[in-house]
Amino acid sequence: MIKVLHLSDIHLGSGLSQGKINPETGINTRLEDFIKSLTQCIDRAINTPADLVLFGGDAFPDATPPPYVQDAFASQFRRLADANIPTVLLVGNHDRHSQGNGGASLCIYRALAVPRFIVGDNIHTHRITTGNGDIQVITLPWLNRSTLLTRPETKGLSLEEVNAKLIDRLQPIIENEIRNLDSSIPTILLAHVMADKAKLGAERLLAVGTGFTIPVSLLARPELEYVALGHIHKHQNLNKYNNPPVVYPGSIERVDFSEEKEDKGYVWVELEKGTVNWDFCPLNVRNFRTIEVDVTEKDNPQDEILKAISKKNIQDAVVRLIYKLRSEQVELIEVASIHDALKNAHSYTIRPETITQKSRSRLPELGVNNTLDPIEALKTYLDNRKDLKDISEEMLQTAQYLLNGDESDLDMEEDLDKDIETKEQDSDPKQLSLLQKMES
Ligand SMILES: [Mn+2]
Repeated sequence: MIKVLHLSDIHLGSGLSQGKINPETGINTRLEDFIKSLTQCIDRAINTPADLVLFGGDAFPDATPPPYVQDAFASQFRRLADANIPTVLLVGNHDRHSQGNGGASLCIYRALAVPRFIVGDNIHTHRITTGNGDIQVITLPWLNRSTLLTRPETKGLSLEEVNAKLIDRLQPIIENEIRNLDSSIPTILLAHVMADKAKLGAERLLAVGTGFTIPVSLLARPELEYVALGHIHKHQNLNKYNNPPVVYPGSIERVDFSEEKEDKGYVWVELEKGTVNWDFCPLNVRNFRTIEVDVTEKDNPQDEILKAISKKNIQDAVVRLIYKLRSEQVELIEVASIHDALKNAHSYTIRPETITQKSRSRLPELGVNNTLDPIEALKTYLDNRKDLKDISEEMLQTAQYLLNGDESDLDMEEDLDKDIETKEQDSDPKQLSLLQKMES
């Protein structure tokens, strides 16, 4: 059996605002957390050992990480090179540079010719010799529409039509790779994609089926022993029949609060031609805790907030406290003792939300006789959808883009792509499905 360690979405250098400087090392504690998780993965690969390591993409929050973050990543992967373990580094959306003709942060490993390292920045089948036999790895990096389609081809098309065209273009390319496989040895497809049927971490935007996605049927081919995915931070297998397994290992650390309730880890795979076993291996990562309390109807809001805090185990966790209060209650809150109650957390943020009498009214003024401009209407709608709160600002921005849209949808979308590249979190699928929503 060939033993494979499959990990993805390292996002080293993310979430630094949730950490603090470690006085002993001078390094942000959240960066240390991410390095610790990565170290556990590499330790496993070396100690067991693995015959092959597959990284599913998104090494850093963007393509130009600061040198000390690059160095931390390189120091860990260097250990695989030292141990002579073949390693494939796939290029994710966060690894691609948005300017010029791209290039990716990971290409440095090819330029330096790191022994036994392969950088997957195009669609290609790599034949790799391991201690337990040969294996084929088809790399499918993150594709944006400009990789496969020209601008005139997409002019005037809706996002759904562009998506369909992209899949039409991709299908024969994958078909061709599969046709040329050596059928006597096992094969893994390593892809950084948004697959349909996948659940996003927060599960509040399940409309991914209509987004910019790749059908699972295109990936789950019987010629493959295993499909190793990257991109979505929540661990999941998209093919319960396991013929082949189509697996997101998820991110190795919590990148933001949307991952609060998810287990984090990597996947250990053992396979030979026609047979595969795989296991999700959880990593010991830092807890996140959201404490949300509504004190608008309470006589003693301060006590209620402290009570809510005491109910949660916040020791060493990244904590966010969100409390709703009426404007006339503000003077009843003693902030210093709230800080004191949170002092055992690793870090915390406090977000008071003041509710005014007016916005507490049950329904906003969206009656038939009212004429609101679209942005005002959307604002009113969003004010009443607290489940969309995290993304309401993005939705408003997106709406503004759409309303201002002069040339074509695509121009606007590219602006958004750029925007996304610079963000810490993996918010692009969200953004794309938002675009769809706004369009329909
Ligand atoms: Mn990604």
